[in-house]
Amino acid sequence: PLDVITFGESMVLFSPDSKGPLRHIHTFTKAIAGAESNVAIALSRLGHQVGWFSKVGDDEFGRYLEFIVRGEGVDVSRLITDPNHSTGLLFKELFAHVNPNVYYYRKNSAASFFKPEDLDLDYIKTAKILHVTGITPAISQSAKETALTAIKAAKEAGVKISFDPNIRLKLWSLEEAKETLLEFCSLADILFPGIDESELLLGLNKPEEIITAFHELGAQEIALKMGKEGCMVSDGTTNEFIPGYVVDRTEDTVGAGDGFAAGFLSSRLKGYSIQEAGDFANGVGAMATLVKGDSEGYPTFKQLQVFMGKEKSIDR
Ligand code: KDG
Repeated sequence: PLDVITFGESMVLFSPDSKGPLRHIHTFTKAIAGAESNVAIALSRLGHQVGWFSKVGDDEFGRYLEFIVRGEGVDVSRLITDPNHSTGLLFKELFAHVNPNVYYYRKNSAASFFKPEDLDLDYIKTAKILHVTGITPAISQSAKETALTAIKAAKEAGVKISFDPNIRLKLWSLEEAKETLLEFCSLADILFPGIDESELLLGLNKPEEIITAFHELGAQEIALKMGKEGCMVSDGTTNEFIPGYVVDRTEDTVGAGDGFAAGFLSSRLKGYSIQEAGDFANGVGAMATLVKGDSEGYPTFKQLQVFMGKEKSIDR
């Protein structure tokens, strides 16, 4: 049986090999991106049995996504190939003075044609946790309905719902995002909001107030991501701030939030307290930023413990 099942669009990522406007870039490094496959890869590295699926084109990029995610030890048996649409792509643009720009080439991608009939509900019902992100409802109405169908079936079967709002204002307006993401938040058992997106969604900026508001919507456990500061975890009875790990050389922050979610879910699956889970989540998030790429920096459990100072490493 699988610990966690997740689904959502992954894309082939082209990262420029140097900084500057893309028109002047000559070479790119190919990798993969996608919030849900990031979580799946991070959980697999931490030692869990995980399933991920998406809808890809009948093309080399779709085969590449399947190859990479399977290579990470994730079950990809439910991945769907759509002969009529292409796999989505993503380009990054790097600058020295600001955060990277992201350009999506995912309109009418295979995954945006996700529909409820694509789901193998019996498969989803076997998991302990179903992890969903707010990117899926943002890519199309039918993908949103697919996510709602999966959540409903999972809930009925006693599968816990984990949700990361992952607001992406390049994909929809704030008004649309707010309405839908708050609906999804109300269906979640475990919630991973970011502090900035919480301000957009709720109009609140104090961690305690944000946590109270999300509990009122229905979440049992909340891990509020506060970037390099750390996080605040709550199970409705206790609230605790868990400080983050200081890293001196951040390479790439994209994917840190997904690593954070994986660190938290992994710890809870192992029976650790929410405070310990917040600490491990901070650890995975910090380690993700040390390596270029979304998922390349996710640690094994052993590497995580060494990073967190819980274990000594033997280097040679
Ligand atoms: O969380 C990281 C993701 O944002 C990145 O991998 C790309 O899935 C992605 C998206 O839709 O933005």
